[in-house]
Amino acid sequence: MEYKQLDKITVIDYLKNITKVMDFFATDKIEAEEIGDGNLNFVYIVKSQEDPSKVLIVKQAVPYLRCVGEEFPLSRERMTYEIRALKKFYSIFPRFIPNIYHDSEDMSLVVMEFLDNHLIMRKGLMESVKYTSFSEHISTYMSAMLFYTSSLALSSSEKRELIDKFNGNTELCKLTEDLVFSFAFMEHETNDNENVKDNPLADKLFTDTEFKEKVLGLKYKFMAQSDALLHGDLHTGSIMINEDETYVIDPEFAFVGPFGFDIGALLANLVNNYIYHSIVTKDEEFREWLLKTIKEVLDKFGEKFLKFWSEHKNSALLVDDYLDDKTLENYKKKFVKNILRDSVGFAGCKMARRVFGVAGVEEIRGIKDTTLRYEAESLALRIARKFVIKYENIDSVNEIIEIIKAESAR
Ligand code: ADP
Ligand code: SR1
Ligand code: MG
Repeated sequence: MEYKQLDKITVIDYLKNITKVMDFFATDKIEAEEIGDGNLNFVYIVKSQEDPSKVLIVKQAVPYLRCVGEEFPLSRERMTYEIRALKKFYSIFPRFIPNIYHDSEDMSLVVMEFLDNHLIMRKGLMESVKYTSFSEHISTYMSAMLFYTSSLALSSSEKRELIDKFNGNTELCKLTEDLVFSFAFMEHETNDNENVKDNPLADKLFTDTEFKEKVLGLKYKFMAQSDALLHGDLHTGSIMINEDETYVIDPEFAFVGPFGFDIGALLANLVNNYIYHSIVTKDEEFREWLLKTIKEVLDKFGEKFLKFWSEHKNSALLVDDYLDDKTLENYKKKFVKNILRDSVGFAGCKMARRVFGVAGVEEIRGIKDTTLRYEAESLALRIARKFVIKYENIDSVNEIIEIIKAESAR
């Protein structure tokens, strides 16, 4: 089928020809509404007029960047990679991924389960909602997805096939290379230049050669290291959650990249939320819960990743009986420590890019009071800097927590 950008009327006509969707709605009349709040795509909620419990989501990529407009072309093929990633992740751990009813690479469109009792996690966290199952869920999600798509689980040919399947997501990888690792740390037209103007924080960041050199090293890892299939944009706006369930949505930035990148994105976003509660709500109890959660997520990630590894024998990397047990155990522990270290480095880049870069986060850029916002930006940049400068020497999760606490206490 030839690509056509849909709207809330034509999306219904399109769905009428999709058997699985029509089986879902049966003979009900259906209506659609556009609810997208992301930077890139259009998202429709499609409802039965007779039975409000029957709802599906349609997401379509358009050939430009939604948050800027048609003058910023961006190929809609990103949806091809979102569809492939949703299917791959679903095949590994279905409970964390919305069920797909229909997908079309030609139409750059996916029809999926509506997560009706779930909230975008960022919104919940800003309201101080404690999601007590989150660390358990997300550590399982990250360890399983990273382990089972890596050379620690796959054979050499399977791994190369996986790389091939996602290698064409070039435009979104380039977007990350530019926005996360470059433009936000220099004078650039895409930045939030109203805020950059006469701002001592921006002057300091843009001339911080020690920081920027380390960022270059992390950018190189992002471009060159093909460890595992990543979500690619695992911030708290890509997580839909309630007390009992956690879903990861929106993997359009998926590609085979460094282990630490998704973990770093999540860490950065949890720390940004901590900053919001330090500066704006001053909710001491919630800040403590966030630190506890960060520690649990990172500790459990390491434990579960090692558990998956202990259950899995032959792979591209390890052939049975190649090493004695003790040497192998030490090797695995060092391996996981290196993932943790890279996560901290990537988290620093991800935090710092949200200060002056094109896409801010609500916790920081959304602060209305300019004095408080400046304080939040300053704290974000201090923590980000420590993360980036120190990441190669981090030995434990406690050291990460100490950096966050120490900078917040200054
Ligand atoms: P974008 O790629 O443009 O960032 P997202 O995939 O993040 O789009 O979706 C935008 C918004 O649509 C989400 O923030 C969420 O509110 C809503 N949404 C997306 N998928 C679902 C779903 N399966 N169930 C319920 N709401 C969803
Ligand atoms: C212009 S796109 C900006 C950002 O939105 C996405 O969610 C990614 O984080 C990307 O960098
Ligand atoms: Mg998105």
